[in-house]
Amino acid sequence: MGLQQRRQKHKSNKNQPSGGIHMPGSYSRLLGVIGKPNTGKSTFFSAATLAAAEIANYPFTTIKPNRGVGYVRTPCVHPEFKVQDNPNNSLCMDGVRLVPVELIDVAGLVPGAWEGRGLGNQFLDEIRRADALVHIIDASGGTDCEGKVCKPGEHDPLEDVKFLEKEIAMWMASILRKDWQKIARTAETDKKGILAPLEERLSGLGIKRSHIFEAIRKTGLSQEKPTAWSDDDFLGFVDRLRQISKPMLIVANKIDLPTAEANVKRLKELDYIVIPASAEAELALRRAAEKKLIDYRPGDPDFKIAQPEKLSPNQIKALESIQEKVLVKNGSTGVQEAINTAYFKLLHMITVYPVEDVEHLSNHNGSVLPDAYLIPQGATARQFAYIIHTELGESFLYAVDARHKTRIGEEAVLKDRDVVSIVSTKRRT
Ligand SMILES: Nc1nc2c(ncn2[C@@H]2O[C@H](COP(=O)(O)OP(=O)(O)OP(=O)(O)O)[C@@H](O)[C@H]2O)c(=O)[nH]1
Ligand SMILES: [Mg+2]
Repeated sequence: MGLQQRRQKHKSNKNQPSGGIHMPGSYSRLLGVIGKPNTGKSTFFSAATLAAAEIANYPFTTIKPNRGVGYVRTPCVHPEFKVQDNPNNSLCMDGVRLVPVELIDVAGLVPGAWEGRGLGNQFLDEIRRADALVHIIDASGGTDCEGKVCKPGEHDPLEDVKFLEKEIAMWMASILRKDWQKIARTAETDKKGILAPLEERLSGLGIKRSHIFEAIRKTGLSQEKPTAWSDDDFLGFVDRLRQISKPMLIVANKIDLPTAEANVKRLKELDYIVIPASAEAELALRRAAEKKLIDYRPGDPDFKIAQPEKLSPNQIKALESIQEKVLVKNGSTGVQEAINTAYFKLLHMITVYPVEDVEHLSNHNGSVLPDAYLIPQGATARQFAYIIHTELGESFLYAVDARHKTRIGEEAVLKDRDVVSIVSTKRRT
């Protein structure tokens, strides 16, 4: 199928949330899909979003970034409550709730990108807004430093980890270095500390004051005497800031190729969450599921052929190969696991279901368990009300935990898979 046809097709894809699903506003988090060229970033993105993105076996296939909606997968609460649900802001597939999240797939980075090599800084700029990163690595070692195809096993993918860390840190450092002397001196003379000026300088990169505070604390550097920081101190601080503000996991992609296995083991020895994956396998399964040829939900450990008569012998062979080389060995294709891990483990988010009527678990239209929100772990009932709507936060009276039918106060910290009703002076949830 040509790209044009694919685009047409995906426009009419009913599962795409653009047509009706409302992305929860202020707390939505953006996931950046990054790495050197040709590692499978766009394949991962397409599999996750089923949006058309150009995929090819050469570097710099992607020039303009692709933005799209994927999903985190969580067991829906409806079976526990023994009700049928009517999802609105999310999907529910046989007890699996799929909550929309936003992904961005950018062009490949090559060594020296921070200085403008390859497609350069422009693409680093595109990940500014990302809250977490998935680093797609060709674990088969079949792509060289510049993203050109090489003999599988020839390139050591461990080098890619260091290179990417350095590119991001150097890019951040180059932005900060321009004003560093001035910031450091002023912070000392007017004794207001370094947090506020750094926050101002870095807010465009999605870096918050709490990130800066944490990075200084972890490096043990002096907030009061930043002019005394050596160049190494400065770079150490920036690297900490990178780790804290852009938490990252590694997707060890192309595990369907035999040379990947040994590299995956070595990657797992690094200080990172490493998810072995085959983006290509996930893309094939999702496309087959979309056409109802197989029964498969994103992240499932297996699939069932639904319409064997519509599959050619070659297609059946390809599906069997996915089963044997990826699903049986790895438990899943890894794509859904990577997205879930990014939101639940890197960004520490939980899923909460707001309802209006705690007896029927419905909203004012009678829809049962219509919405699932991804919110930060530690959020209180009142903060959750604010996330839904500012007015609801302002007029908050109390909340009701629908599972235990108990009243909870504004300071109560919500838990994953809570179902809550917010009662306010104006309206319920
Ligand atoms: N064997 C195998 N090949 C894969 C997998 N994922 C992607 N590929 C192939 O790797 C090549 C590059 O894929 P893309 O998705 O275009 O890679 P990219 O990282 O977006 O590349 P740029 O946009 O050029 O940076 C294509 O030939 C894909 O078919 C996988 O899981 N297994
Ligand atoms: Mg690409």
